[in-house]
Amino acid sequence: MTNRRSFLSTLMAGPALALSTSVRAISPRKTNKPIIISTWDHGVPANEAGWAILSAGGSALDAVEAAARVPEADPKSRSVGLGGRPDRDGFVTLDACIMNEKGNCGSVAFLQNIMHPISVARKVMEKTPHVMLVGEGALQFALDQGFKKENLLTEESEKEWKEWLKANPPAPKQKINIENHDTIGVIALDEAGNLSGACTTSGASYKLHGRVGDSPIIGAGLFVDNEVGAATATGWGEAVIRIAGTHLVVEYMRQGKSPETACRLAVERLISKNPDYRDIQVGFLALNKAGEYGAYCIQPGFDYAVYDKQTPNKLLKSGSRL
Ligand code: SD4
Repeated sequence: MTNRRSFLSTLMAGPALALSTSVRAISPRKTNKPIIISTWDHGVPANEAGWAILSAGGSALDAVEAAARVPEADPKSRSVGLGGRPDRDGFVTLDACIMNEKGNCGSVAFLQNIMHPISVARKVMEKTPHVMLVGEGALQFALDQGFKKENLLTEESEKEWKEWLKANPPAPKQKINIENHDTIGVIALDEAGNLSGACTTSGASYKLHGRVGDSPIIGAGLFVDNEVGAATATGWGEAVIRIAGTHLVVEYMRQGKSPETACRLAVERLISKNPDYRDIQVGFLALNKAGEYGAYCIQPGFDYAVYDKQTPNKLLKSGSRL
């Protein structure tokens, strides 16, 4: 006969048994680590720098910072750091953020004359109680931290901007995939199983002076949740901010979606909120805790670089909606 005690112990054993069965049923997937992934083709040299750190057992945080610094210092990368296209008034203004496995983050926006905003963002994370510094304050902080002030407007960028001024009314352009790309977003999973991310850009070309995009905004241009995964965004930042794009991608992954499906669902959400979606480009790139990755964008043309043990630095095409 079932007495109260045995009934209660059956009740308690039930879920415990069910749990242990389900834990056994899901055989742990082998984690693909270390891995580093980055947006666009400048992701290839960026990944090289990150992989050198990851493959030596270094942290994802160090890897993403080192990767982001590569296009920042490359005058041929025309949308990041040195040589970045200026705003409508001819000023190169930079946005960047970084986030680690503890959910710590640092960000700078509307920063001028500093070649490595990503490293300034890391200092904001590590040396201040704040997340975000902008403009003059960010510059002053960078100088206090020992960064050097330099002119980032290269001759080539200046010439192009002057030509643009002649040919265009002074209004910012939205067609990012055609002439305005490309931000670098980098995410990595290290040997210890920790995720971090970095995102850095000179923003939309010929933007209004003072404009800040999605790239320095945690949850828009970049988001990392070490339990689930990480995501970064590129493209027309205003549309990304409106849906808190990378936070959304990570939340879809938390619900069990693959990185590519999570990115596609975020693109679909964005499209549902932006009737002008045919005129803009946005791409999301994501990596989960198991080291699986994926990307999705509105218009064809978004590619991303992957470096892991199976794929030594390949450029892959993202799926697209149109
Ligand atoms: C911005 N998202 O400032 C950036 C620009 C970009 O590829 O990603 N271009 O809106």
